[in-house]
Amino acid sequence: MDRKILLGVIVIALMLAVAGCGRKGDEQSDTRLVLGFSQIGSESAWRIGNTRDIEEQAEVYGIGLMLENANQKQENQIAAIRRFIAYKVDAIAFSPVVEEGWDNVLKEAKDAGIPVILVDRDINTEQDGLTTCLIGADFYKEGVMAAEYLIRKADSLGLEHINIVEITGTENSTPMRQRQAGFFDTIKDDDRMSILESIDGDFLKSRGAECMRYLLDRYGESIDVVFSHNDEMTIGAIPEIEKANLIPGKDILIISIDGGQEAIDVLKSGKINCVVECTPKLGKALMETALKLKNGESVDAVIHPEEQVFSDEMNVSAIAPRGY
Ligand code: GZL
Repeated sequence: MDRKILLGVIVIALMLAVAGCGRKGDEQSDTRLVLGFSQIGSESAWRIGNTRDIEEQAEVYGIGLMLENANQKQENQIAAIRRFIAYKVDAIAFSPVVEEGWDNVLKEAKDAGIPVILVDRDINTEQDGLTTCLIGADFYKEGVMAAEYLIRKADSLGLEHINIVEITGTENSTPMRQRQAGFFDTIKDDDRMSILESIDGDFLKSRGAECMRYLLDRYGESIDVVFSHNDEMTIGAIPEIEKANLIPGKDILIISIDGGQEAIDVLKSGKINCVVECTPKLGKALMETALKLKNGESVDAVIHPEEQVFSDEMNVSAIAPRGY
């Protein structure tokens, strides 16, 4: 066994021993399912909320959770999955930072007889049977809901031509690909709509600001709408709009996705016009799915949470606390 993996396994074993869920052999491990989870990172309030929810639900369901943070790097996720395999966990779950490049490590998990659950994001593979279930948002629908809001807003304002700039999430990630597809497919037949440029903000606040600075330098006051794939980038972009002496939410319409508390507070202030919800609360479904797999029960191939739209079309003061 690779020295790094062996060291990782020892560290994990010590962590779990302290947490009271050793491996097969002692009576407690026979009951406590051990779940290895590779989390992308801590890039956004959404991600932090997702991690917190998974940890809380593991407690609720009495599941031994080995959670590793990959700091946005695919190679770290692959190494973590290999450690989980070496440790012989009962199930592996992960949120793939990008869609491609997982076949080899997931084949190793399959050969080891360990089921793999996709959380939040999907993979792109030609191979069958590498994963058992996808628990996560319908990102295409989120893009559609964002575009449908814009069409309603354009109708209500009587806008005849709308120049849109898009700040996308991490290139080649499921939310980036599908949010863009849903949005573009919905506006493509509306002659009022033009996409000036799409630029990768990597779901990061700092990149959102950089992208907005570039777009304002290039297009200035001709920008009518910003479609941002997550709140983090949106919140980074807003001060740049204000520095350009433009009013966010009025001179430039702002459409965002995630629905965390900070963005909802900015929506309430009028500087964001629409926030499409993308709930990070996937922990309950993950734990229930892991337990079903351990008990040999069938599981749904895809589990999509219900999601809604918050916008200036409603009484935003009534929006309940978001919890992330
Ligand atoms: C969406 C999730 C995205 C969020 C971002 O489910 O993958 O990643 O929209 C997060 O905030 O970084």
